[in-house]
Amino acid sequence: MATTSDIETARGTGGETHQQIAKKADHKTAPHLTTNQGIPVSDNQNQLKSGARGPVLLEDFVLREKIFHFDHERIPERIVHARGSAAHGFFEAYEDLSDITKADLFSEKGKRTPLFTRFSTVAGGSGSVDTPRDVRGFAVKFYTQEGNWDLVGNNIPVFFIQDAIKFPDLIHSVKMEADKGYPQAASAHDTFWDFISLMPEATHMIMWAMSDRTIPRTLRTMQGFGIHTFKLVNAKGKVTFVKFHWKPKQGVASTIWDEAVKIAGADPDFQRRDLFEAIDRGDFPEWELGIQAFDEKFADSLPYDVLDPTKIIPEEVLPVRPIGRMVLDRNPDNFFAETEQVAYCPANIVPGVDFSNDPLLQGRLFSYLDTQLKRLGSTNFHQIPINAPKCPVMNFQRDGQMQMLQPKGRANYEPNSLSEAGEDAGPRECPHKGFATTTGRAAEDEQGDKLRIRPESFADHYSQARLFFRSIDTPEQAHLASALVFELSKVGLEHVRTRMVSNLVNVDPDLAQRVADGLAMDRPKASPTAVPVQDFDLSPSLRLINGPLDLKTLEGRSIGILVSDGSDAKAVGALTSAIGKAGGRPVIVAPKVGGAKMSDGSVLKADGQLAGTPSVMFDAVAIALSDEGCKALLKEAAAVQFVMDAFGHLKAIGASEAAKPLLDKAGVEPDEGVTDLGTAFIEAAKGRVWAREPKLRTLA
Ligand code: HDE
Repeated sequence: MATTSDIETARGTGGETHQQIAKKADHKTAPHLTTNQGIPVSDNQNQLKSGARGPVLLEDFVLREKIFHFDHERIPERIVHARGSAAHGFFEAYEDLSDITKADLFSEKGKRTPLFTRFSTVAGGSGSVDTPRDVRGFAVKFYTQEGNWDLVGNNIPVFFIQDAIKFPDLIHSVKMEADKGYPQAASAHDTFWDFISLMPEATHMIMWAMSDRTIPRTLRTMQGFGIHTFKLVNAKGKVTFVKFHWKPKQGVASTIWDEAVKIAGADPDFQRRDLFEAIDRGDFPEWELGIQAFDEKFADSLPYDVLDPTKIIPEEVLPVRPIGRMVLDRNPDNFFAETEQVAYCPANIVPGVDFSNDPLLQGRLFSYLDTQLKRLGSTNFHQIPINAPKCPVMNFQRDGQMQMLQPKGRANYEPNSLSEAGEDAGPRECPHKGFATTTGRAAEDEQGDKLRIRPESFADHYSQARLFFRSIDTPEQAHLASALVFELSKVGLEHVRTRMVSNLVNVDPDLAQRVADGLAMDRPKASPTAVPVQDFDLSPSLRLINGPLDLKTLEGRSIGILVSDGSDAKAVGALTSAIGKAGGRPVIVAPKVGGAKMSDGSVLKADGQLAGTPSVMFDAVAIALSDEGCKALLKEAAAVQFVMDAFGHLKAIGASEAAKPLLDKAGVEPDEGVTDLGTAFIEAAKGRVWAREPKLRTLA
């Protein structure tokens, strides 16, 4: 890894690196408050006035500078993915991959590369909530020794559109309606479904978007995908096509829709807080990076085009090969400086990686740089510490607003012969090591007339949507159908509802019927398709529930323990330690934050007060009440709701004998997820109680 002094020398600045500049912002370096000019400030409480009750004087430069800076604190938020949370970490390669790529981060087993990862929602503004139904961004910036590689993906492996030219229309349609300015962070409105119903290529993505994938429990329990086909290139120039996958070691977990809605009210920052707190307490989330690697012959054998971003290659057809792991182990020091200013760009790739001709990817290559200039205000945004490569940067690009570097000498062009006069001549290109675009495969190199056209191989919009719907587990199918009913019920334009359901008939007539029933309309005829819909072999690996990443575990999960005065100290102590032993996090909830007076006279402090800590915050709950505590809580709506929601959201409920009246009042019916406070609860708390769902909701 390049040392700080390498970087300094390499930059030829003779000055400071971006990292050093960032460190200066440490308050400990200044003995007292100063202005931005370093002038000591004597009074930070009062403006300079003409007399105690008189007007403020223009000469008060301390006031003017402070307010001036404040007035300019905000920068434009991202047009999409405005709300996000990020963390630092590292990537560790599992093996030497030089047979397929010369990218330095994959060059040796165990090699570690620093990175910065930002997760985001797409549609909402930066001040919106964490848990709307929405796709999540999954963007990773690897600071490799040969430059920054940004893998800017999502938590879903396909996208809405096949061609970048449709992106502004897609985003306009999903954002708040232009005249009304609402709804915020929601796709359930006229314009989105109007656009989608006219865009059959979006149907596969709509299946994913209406599935539980878009209501993830936490950012730690989501998969990530590079979506597009990329190329890996080895030292001999051999190209391997790849799709990138991130698999969470924590497993996957989603919420129930009603739960997601309630979390939004209880804690709009739920996922952001979860990530921050997990890292803060040393519970570092981890993902495995895997690739589906294939050659041109394999690509040609598939019944869909690997350049079409609305298609996956099922893992049953081509398994994912794990190649390394990402660990997020450090929170940002400053949200704005790092999370807000980080500038991802799919065009940032390194030797050993290359783009494919996916027309969506190609459009992205232009957009991100453009948007960074708008947001960060200068072509020198790469010098902001979070964006600065951690390897030497040497070139003849100069000047521009907010230039932080002070290059020495006069070599700002090349070729030059200044070295012959003993001067520093600056760097030169390196044809052998430098990034070189691959020549591509024949099919990709196709040249011909200039055409605004989509290839025929992109014409099948429904077969993979059907594959997805039919592959997922029964409760997931029901949630998907309900989500469609919910969203389309918010659509006032009847013709849009009808057109959408017509498209769904092509996916699966049963699904279309369920949605039509839910909307109280007749099932329309199928919309026309460009090519016949195919029945592919199902792909069980697409399942969230009972799928390969549905881990039954307490690790990384939190369990709410409701106590009140008189609760059994011994039982609560035993439960807390059993949860901890199983890798879970016990969280004490009590009617008052100061705590509850336990059976042995001790006071158990609460982590959360009942009214502000509803059961939606937890993966399972224990109701550890005494007779007197239960009696008191029977009259507290928050306590009844705590239990009612835990039951409704299919969570395990462990309860003391004395808590039974509260369970009864909350409508809890006995099932495998309703246990005592012993080992049965620890087991039940490792997952949701799906068997309970048909008792609670019509899963039509
Ligand atoms: Fe983006 N996208 N996008 N996108 N995207 C942005 O760049 C764009 C697409 C994704 O945490 C913007 O810096 C176009 C697919 C993520 O900072 C912008 C198209 C995928 C993030 C932009 C797409 C993504 C962005 C807005 C169609 C998944 C957040 C702010 C061709 C593979 C990164 C910014 C972060 C952000 C443009 C489609 C993922 C405007 C034109 C497909 C995760 O440049």
